[in-house]
Amino acid sequence: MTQDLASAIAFQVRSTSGRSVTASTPMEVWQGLSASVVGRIADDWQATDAAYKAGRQEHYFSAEFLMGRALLNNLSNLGLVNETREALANFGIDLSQVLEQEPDAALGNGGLGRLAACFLDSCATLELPVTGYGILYRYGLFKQLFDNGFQTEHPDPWMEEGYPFVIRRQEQQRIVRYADMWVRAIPHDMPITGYGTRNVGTLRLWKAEPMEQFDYQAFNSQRFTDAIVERERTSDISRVLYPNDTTFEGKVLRVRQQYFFCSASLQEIVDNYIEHHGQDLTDFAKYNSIQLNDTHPVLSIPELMRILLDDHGMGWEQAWQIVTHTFAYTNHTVLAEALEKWEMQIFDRLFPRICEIVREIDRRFREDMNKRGLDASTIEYMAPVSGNQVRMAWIACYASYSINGVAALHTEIIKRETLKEWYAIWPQRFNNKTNGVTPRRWLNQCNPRLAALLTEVTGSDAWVKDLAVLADYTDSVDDSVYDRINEIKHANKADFAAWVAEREGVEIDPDAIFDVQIKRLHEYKRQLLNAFYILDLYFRIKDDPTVDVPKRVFIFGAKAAPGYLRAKAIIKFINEVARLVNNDDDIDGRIKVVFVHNYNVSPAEHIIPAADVSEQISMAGKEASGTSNMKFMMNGALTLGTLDGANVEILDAVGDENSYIFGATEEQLPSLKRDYDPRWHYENVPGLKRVIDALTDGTLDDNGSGWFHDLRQSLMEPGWEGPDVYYVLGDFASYRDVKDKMAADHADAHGWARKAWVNVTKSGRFSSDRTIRDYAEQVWKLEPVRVE
Ligand code: OAK
Repeated sequence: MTQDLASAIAFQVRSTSGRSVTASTPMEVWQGLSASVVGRIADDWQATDAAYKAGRQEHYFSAEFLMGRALLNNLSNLGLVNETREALANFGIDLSQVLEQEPDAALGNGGLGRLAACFLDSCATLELPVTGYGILYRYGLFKQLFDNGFQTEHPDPWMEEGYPFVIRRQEQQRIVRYADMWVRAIPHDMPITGYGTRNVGTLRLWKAEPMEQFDYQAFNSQRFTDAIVERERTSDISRVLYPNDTTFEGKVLRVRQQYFFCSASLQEIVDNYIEHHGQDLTDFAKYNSIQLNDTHPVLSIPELMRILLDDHGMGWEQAWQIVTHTFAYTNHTVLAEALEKWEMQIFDRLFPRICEIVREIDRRFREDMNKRGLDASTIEYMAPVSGNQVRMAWIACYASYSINGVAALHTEIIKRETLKEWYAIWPQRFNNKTNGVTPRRWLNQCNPRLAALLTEVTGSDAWVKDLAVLADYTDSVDDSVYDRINEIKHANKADFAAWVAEREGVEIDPDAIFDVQIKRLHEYKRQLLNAFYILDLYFRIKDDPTVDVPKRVFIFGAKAAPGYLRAKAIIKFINEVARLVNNDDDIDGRIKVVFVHNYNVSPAEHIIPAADVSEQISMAGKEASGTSNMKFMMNGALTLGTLDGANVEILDAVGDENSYIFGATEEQLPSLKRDYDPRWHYENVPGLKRVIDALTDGTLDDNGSGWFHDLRQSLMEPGWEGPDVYYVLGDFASYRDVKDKMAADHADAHGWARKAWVNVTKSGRFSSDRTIRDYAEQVWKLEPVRVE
C-alpha cells in the first residue's frame, strides 16, 4: 500500500517538477503531493456534486473564507497521514518540511472568515449538501512585518507559485453586468473533504476576468495601452481582500466585489434549479436556501428579485415570497462602525436596475409598516433607504426568514438593542446559533499528542466526529492522565519554543507559563490591558528584584487594519514593552514577551496547543462570540476572560473553579460608565499611574510618532464617546488580581492539569459540528445526503 502511494506521489511530483523526486524542491514535492490528493478524491467529488445538485441545498454566501492550509487537512480526512509520511521517508523526505511549504489561503480577515472555513469542514463531515460561495482574491490578507516595532503591510500573492487545491472551471463561467462594464466570472472550485466520509463538498470562488482577452478594436486602432488598462479594470474586482475587520469602508470597488460574487452565484443556483426542476421557479425556496454571512452578500436579495422579475417574468408578490423564504442572515457584530451603508449614487451608477428594486423594496416596506401602525420616526429609522443611503443590515432583516446571533449573550443584545425594532415585529425570526470550531483542524491535526491521549482514554477516535463523547470522561480518569496532560503540554511548549526561536529569534523557556492573546488588533479586544499588566509586573520586579514571581511568557499575535492608527499604536507599544522587558538583566528571563509577526491560521496551529492561558479579555458586550476561546479550551488552556460573547457559555460549561473570570459585566457597565472617571483609577489603583506615565515619560519610545501620547489621551481625556471607551483602566485592578492568582495556581501542577482536562472534555458544545447540526435542523431544514 505504502509502495502504491509512494509511486503515485512520485509520478505526480515528477510531472510537476520535471525531475526526480529526490532532486525536486520541497515546494515541488508539496505541489505534486497536493495534486495527487486531488486526483484521489476526484471521483467522489464529482459524485457528491451530482447528488447534492438534485435535492435541497444550502448555499453559504461569504465575502471571506479563511481556509489556511489544505494538504494536511485533506491527508488527515482521508486517513493518509502516516502512510504518506512513510512513503516520503522512502525518498529521504520529511513530511513536516513539505507541509511547511504551503502558503495559507488567507481569504479572510479574522473570526467571520475562519468561522466560514470551520463550517465547510463540518458540513462535509456531516454529509450535508452545502456549498460555499465567495471570491478568489489574488491577494489575501496582507503579510505583516515589523519594522522597528511598527507594523508594515506587504502583498500576499498566495497562488502565484501554483495551487493544486483550486480547480478552474472555465466552462461554467457567468457574466456579471454593471452599467459601465460587463465582466466574466470564472468559478474556481476547492474540494472540501470531510472526516470519515467519501462526501466531498465544494467551495466555489469566483475570479473576475475581462470579456475578451483583449479589446481587439482598441488594440488594432493603436490604443494598445487603453486595451490593457480596461483589462486591468476588470481584474481589479477580484484582486484584493479589503483588510478591515468589523469596520465598514464605503469604497466603490468593494460594492462591486459584493455584487460580483452574489450575481454569479445566484445565476448558477437558478440555472441549476431549472436544470433539475424545470422552468417554473415557484418551488425555488423549497430546494434552495442561502445563508448570508453578515451583510457583505446582502446585494443577493435585490439581485434574486431582479433575476425572478426580469429574467423569468415573475410578478413582484410572488418573487418577494420566494426571496423571503430563501435568505437567512447571521449578524457577527454589534459594533456601529461595521454597519454597511452605501451611498445611493454608487448603486445608481453601478447597477441602476438594482437601485430601482431597492427603492421599490423601500416603498413597500414603508407601506407595510404604516399599515402595522408604526410611527413615522420608527419607519424612517428602519427603512431600507433613508437620505441617500442604503442600509444593508435593514434589508437583510426585512427579507430574511431567519436572523441569528453567534452566541447566547450576543443574540440577547441584538434582540434588546441592535435590532430591537425588527425583533418587536418579527420575534419568531430571531434565533441563536453559538459558534463552534472544527475539532479536526483545531485538535486532531494541530495537537497529535493530545489527540492520541484522547483516543487512548476513550478507546477509539469517535471523538473526532463526536466531540461531546469526551464529557463521559471528565471525572472518570486516574491521576496518570493528569501526568500525561502535563507531559503533552510541556512537549508542545518545547516544540513551540523551537518554532519561535527560528521564526522570531526569541528564546523562551518551556517551563514558564505560556499566556496567549491571538486575534485581530482592536481596542475593544483590549490587548492594551494585557500589555499594561506586563509592564506593571515588570515594574514590580524592578522595585524588588528578589520578589518571587512565576516565570511567564506573554505571546501576542495580531494584525491591525492598515488605516486603524490607534491599533497600530498598540502594536508598537507591545513591541516596545517586549524590547524593554526582554533585554533587562534584572528581569533575567523571568518575563518574556513575544509578538509573533504575520499571525494567521497556520501560526495559530503552532501556538494554541502550547498555551496554558487563553486571554479573552474584551470589554463585556462587545465581542459577539470569539472562536479562539474555543480552540484554546479544546487544547487544554484555561480561560482568563470577561463575561463576553461565548466566554459566558465556556465558563458555564467548565464551572468557576476551572476558569478565571474578571471585570465588569455587560449589565453593570452602563451604570459604571455613567460617572466613570479614569483619572480616579489612575490615581488610586496600585501600579496604574506608573504604567500610564510610561507611555509619555521616556520609558518607552514611539520614535517621535506621537502615537503613545495619543494612547494616553484616549484613556485619560474626554473624547467624543468619553474617555477610555473600552474601560481599560476600570477593569485593570480586577484583571491584575485574577491574573496574579492564576499564575500562582499554576504551581500546583496536578490541580492545573485537572482543570485543563475539564476544559478539554467539556468542549463538545463548541465543536462546529454542533453548530452546523443546529443550523441544518432549525434554520436550513436540511437532511444529510450520503455519497456511496
Ligand atoms: C467582520 C466584518 C464585519 C462584521 C463582523 C466581522 C467579524 O469578523 N466578526 C466576528 O465574527 C466572529 C464569528 O462569528 C465572532 O466570533 C467575533 O466575535 C466577531 O467579532
